Amino acid sequence: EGNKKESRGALVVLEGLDRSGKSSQCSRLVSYLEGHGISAELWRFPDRTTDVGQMISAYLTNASQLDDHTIHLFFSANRWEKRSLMETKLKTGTTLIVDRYSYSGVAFSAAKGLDIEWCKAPEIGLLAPDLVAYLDISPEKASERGGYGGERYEKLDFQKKVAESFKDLHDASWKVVDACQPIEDVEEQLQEIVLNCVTGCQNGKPLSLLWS
Ligand code: Z5A
Ligand code: MG
Repeated sequence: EGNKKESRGALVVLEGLDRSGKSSQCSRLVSYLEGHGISAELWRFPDRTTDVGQMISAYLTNASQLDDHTIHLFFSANRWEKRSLMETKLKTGTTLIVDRYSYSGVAFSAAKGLDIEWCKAPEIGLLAPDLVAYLDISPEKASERGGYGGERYEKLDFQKKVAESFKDLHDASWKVVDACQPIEDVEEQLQEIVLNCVTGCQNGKPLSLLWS
């Protein structure tokens, strides 16, 4: 608009164990941002709407069996097929609130025993989030939330391994939020963190790439 350089949107990722509240908080965040006149969209991975996403969905619901490396690469491919649209959206000023990303990709496969560097490799070159908000909850507490559904990874023993993998991936830039608080308290903390991030991106923070 005019001669003012268009400001870009922020790439915001929510991560955490199953039942930590990611999906609930992602949709609340999008409403909040829109209410503040900020263009925002809700994205999620896996994106089960694509051809690759349908293969992932079949695997997760135990309708198909796949080698651990193969499914890992499908999850990664599912992010790569959305990469250029992601970049366009961000560059044209839309903030993306993303429900799981490469960190879930690495954490779940590493929890099966795959080498962590091997797991990271196909993610290199994807857009790096401007913010990773980690919804922190113990596997035991998470499992008490309405119980798990029937999907492949929804078992307490496996979730404990995933929690360990997330600890290995965690770095100082992540914002850790206590996910055991009432939903509105988690929401309030996320709003402040995300709004700060959006402002930073509007002010010219450059986009960067994984894995950094
Ligand atoms: N996966 C992978 O292996 N590799 C990859 O690259 C990617 C994913 C991207 C499907 O993911 C699986 O794919 C997942 C990881 C793997 N494996 N598992 N298991 P998904 O995102 O489709 O999973 P989901 O089933 O949609 O979401 P979720 O993670 O299980 O839940 P959530 O989104 O974190 O939580 P929620 O749905 O918002 O809330 C869960 C319940 O808790 C619900 O009843 C809420 O009302 C309640 N809740 C939420 N917040 C609170 C608070 N604060 N207090 C009390 N109760 C709460
Ligand atoms: Mg969810």
